[in-house]
Amino acid sequence: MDVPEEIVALARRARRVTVLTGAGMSAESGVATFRDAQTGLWARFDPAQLATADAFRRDPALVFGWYAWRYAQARSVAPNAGHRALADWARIAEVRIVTQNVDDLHERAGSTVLAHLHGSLAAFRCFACDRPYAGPVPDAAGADGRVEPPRCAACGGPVRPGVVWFGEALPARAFADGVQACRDADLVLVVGTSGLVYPAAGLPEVAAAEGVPTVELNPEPTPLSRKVDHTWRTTAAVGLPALVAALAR
Ligand code: BJW
Ligand code: ZN
Repeated sequence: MDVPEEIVALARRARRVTVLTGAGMSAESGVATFRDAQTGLWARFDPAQLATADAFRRDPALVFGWYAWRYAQARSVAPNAGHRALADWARIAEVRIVTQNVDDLHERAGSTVLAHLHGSLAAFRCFACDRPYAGPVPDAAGADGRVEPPRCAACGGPVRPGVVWFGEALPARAFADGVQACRDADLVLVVGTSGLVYPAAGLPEVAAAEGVPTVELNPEPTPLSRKVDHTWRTTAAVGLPALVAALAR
């Protein structure tokens, strides 16, 4: 696979690389992206209608069932060659990963993630009192996929996934770290995000405003494509290993 010359040159020069990742990063591991059709039981639901606190209030078992299914799926899949390439790159440069993904595939590939902007599927907590929940997560969905959320040991409230739903604030520390990592990088790579969801989608512009070169890796055009310096129409598991291999040549 030929890596565009100007992208290799930028990557070679960069001591500090910030990689902003979205759902496309995990697609080749077998995790459906957020805006792609969901599979099986969940095909008839719109993810944007499930990923809200209102949806959880209205129908906790429906929303919890969706997350219990995704939690089980995330544990059953493995990091792909793109995740592994980022972990390899960190041996020769400072690579800071700022992800919108709620899975732990970067970590399982051996990377340290600087910021999980949208939280984590595995960090369950109480919807009422916010205390972390460390008990078992039922995955025995009924035929309709619904799962009653477990109850908080402290207050009896329903347990929710530790992700950031629409209308909720991003974890302040993670977002601040993400902004800083875009400002003081030598290169920002934007991998596998549709660039539709703010404030994460504003981070490439934070980098550009500081004069930091930006590169998008995505098989499809996005609203970010015209805001970055270079776009490369490739996938995460193809492009990233090729790029990291090209650095060694
Ligand atoms: C490949 C590939 C391969 C395929 N290789 N690539 C400004 C304007 C309008 C609205 C807003 C605004 N600012 C804020 C808002 C509201 C809202 C928002 O952005 N709405 C827009 C949809 C318009 N934002 C929020 O509500 C945020 N909160 C907020 O603003 O709070 C304000 C506040 C402050 C103080 C107090 C209180 C409130 C929160 C946003 C949280 C988003 N959460 C979700 C769900 C997480 C849990 C879960 O997973 O269920 O995060 S939404 C969903 O979208 C998920 C993702 O992280 C996020 C981004 O999606 P992503 O990663 O880009 O995936 P896709 O599927 O969209 O795209 C995949 C891409 O991969 C595509 O481009 C493919 O081509 C590509 N691809 N295969 C590489 N193999
Ligand atoms: Zn509680």
